[in-house]
Amino acid sequence: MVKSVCGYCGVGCGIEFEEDKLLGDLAYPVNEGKLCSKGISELISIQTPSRLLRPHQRKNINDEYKVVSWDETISTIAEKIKSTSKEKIGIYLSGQLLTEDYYIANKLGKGFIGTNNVDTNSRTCMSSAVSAHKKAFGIDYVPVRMEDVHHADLLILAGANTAEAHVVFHNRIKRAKKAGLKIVVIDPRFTDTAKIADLHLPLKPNSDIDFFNLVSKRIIDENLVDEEFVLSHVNNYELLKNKFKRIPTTKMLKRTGLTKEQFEQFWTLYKNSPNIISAWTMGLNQSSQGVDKNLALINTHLLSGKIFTKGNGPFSLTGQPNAMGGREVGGLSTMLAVHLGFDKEAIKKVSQFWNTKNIDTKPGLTATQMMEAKLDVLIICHTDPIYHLPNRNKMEKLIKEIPLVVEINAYENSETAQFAHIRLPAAPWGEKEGTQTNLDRTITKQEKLTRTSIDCKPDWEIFQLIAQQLGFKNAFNFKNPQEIFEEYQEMTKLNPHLNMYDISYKDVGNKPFIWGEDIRKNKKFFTKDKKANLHFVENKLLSEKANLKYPFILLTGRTRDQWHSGTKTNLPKTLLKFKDLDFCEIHPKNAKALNIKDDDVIKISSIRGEIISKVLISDKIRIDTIFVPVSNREINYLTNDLYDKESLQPDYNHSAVKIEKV
Ligand SMILES: Nc1nc2c(c(=O)[nH]1)N[C@H]1C(S)=C(S)[C@@H](COP(=O)(O)OP(=O)(O)OC[C@H]3O[C@@H](n4cnc5c(=O)[nH]c(N)nc54)[C@H](O)[C@@H]3O)O[C@H]1N2
Ligand SMILES: Nc1nc2c(c(=O)[nH]1)N[C@H]1C(S)=C(S)[C@@H](COP(=O)(O)OP(=O)(O)OC[C@H]3O[C@@H](n4cnc5c(=O)[nH]c(N)nc54)[C@H](O)[C@@H]3O)O[C@H]1N2
Ligand code: SF4
Ligand SMILES: [Mo]
Repeated sequence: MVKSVCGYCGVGCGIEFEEDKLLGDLAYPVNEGKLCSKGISELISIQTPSRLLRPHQRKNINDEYKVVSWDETISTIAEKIKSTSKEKIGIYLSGQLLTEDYYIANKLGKGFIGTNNVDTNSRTCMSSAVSAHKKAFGIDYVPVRMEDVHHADLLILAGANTAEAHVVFHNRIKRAKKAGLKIVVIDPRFTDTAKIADLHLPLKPNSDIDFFNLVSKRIIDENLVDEEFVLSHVNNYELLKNKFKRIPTTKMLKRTGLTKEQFEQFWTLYKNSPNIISAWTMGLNQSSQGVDKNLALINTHLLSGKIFTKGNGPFSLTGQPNAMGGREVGGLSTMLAVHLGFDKEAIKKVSQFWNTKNIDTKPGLTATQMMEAKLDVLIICHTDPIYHLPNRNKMEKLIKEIPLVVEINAYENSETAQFAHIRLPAAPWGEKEGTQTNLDRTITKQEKLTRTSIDCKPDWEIFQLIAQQLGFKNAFNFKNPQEIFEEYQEMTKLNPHLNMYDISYKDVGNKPFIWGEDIRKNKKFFTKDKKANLHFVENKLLSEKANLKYPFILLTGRTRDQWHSGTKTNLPKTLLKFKDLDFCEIHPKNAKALNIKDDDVIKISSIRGEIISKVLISDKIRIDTIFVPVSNREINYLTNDLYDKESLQPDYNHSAVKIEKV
């Protein structure tokens, strides 16, 4: 029997592999033996015919790919990098990479090629939370653990559909509910998660800042501020209090679309709950004011002092299995490495550690900026930007202008593959090993369960081959993931709150390690004066608005059995069973007005593009709002490439669209 960990979502469930079967690990505290449909079937996805098994190359994207050798592709890539100025090179990574893969790619890009244009799809996912954590706490830190739900009286889920996106955590929430936990779901859609809620608040898309500001105001007005905590641990209280004196509460409530009764019902629950967790995911992060939405929510916890104690705190739920690990390594272009930025001191420390003089002093391009930056080389690994970036028609045009696009993928049917010149076959989950950090800072190990397909390589090894070909043999001479992990552990000593240096690579598979528990115990913030910051934020109504021509707002989100573009989950139904994907939820009143019925085929269009879908009439969706699952691969032809100005995360959830019967 081999113990490993699921490679899909941020819950990070423990798995046991025995005689070709996967079972939930009963002894593993995160999931206590449970797995969802994706985790259970992960072995099937290794064996599908759509695996990419050989390196491919072509001169022009209109040509057919030809099978070539690793030597040939790696030297083509290295030659091109050598002849390109560093600011024209981009490396586009993924929150699904293992920590060791991330470490090598980051070291190569930022440390040796000398470009900080190393970013990740986490930009589209967690970057608003990262920015808000840093502004509020001085550090990118999640101060809550999943087990805290057993100590909370109230769990607020804002823009988070745990029933489909964090399935096994959702089971735990259900258990906590049986023992008395109250649940409020704040979501324009009556999601599967809302089914277990004591109160569902179907607020209007993008009015969360108004909502959480109203909560903060009531905390202040009704003297529920934890004065002692605020005095010793929090900045800007007086400023916020003064600002809140003048906010237009009636207008704000109106913007949320909630009635006074709904808000009061919420408030009664809220003020009578000693311990409160507010969890959120894409409904808050993916917004033109994603950072501000996060800050508005965090304010409520800083004011009430409901943080750093059992069953309390603001809880950003990471989506991908190792988005958190990627943030720790430094996989965002706005960070250098190990939670260090680009100040002189940090660059000096990292240069010394890596023994390099090549580090550039300014932050690099974000993933959401790379396509527009007229790059000459773009290396994409473990993610599918043409599928996932907003305003796809524009992105397709832009990627066609990049002279060398390299795609490293374990499957051959990504959308980006149509635009790449070189494709390199990676070894997927099950064929490789390494570590990952789940959504509550638990570091665990994926184990190799079957042999690696002959011509496939783990992602770290592919980046190491490029590094060696570029002449950086001394710095990239790792024999296995353990050696990489150990160098990374040494590096975390540059920023000791990342206390992974205490653990051993060999042990972490059996004994998962939770970093940063001291931070929580000692109520430590990492700003200059060691106090958390309140921020006054307002809803600036920056998102695209519905209008006469495009009268609906499009929401997008997950379905339980599918993983994004579906290379691993949208398999022939003979291999896997799953819910139908081709649907667009429409409110009965809107359907009636448009004269459309269930299963009718419709064209959904925005000013940027169009898609075809089947109708699913549902009163679970707000009127004038529609929902299409993200695993409809075409979804981003519709979405808006408007970004949060600080995090540069896309505003995926608020695009104006129209519907026509075809
Ligand atoms: N409209 C809309 N768009 C969105 C979102 C949304 O909510 N709405 N969400 C955004 C968010 S939060 C995210 S995280 C992104 C996700 O978007 P993507 O990251 O593009 O989606 P995935 O399908 O997970 O892509 C993972 C890729 O890695 C490949 N792969 C699998 N295993 C391996 C391996 O071991 N090595 C390598 N090299 N490749 C491998 C898979 O075949 C697949 O092509 O989408 C973003 N886009
Ligand atoms: N099955 C499955 N699970 C996954 C994934 C997957 O592809 N499949 N992907 C993983 C990843 S990478 C991520 S990031 C997570 C995402 O996890 P979630 O964010 O929980 O998943 P989504 O379905 O995107 O849910 C976002 C919710 O926000 C709501 N929403 C939209 N706009 C607003 C708004 O303005 N305010 C509020 N309050 N709510 C709003 C939507 O209606 C939707 O229900 O899931 C992870 N888990
Ligand atoms: S909940 Fe997430 S980590 Fe657990 S089995 Fe399902 S996909 Fe895997
Ligand atoms: Mo994500």
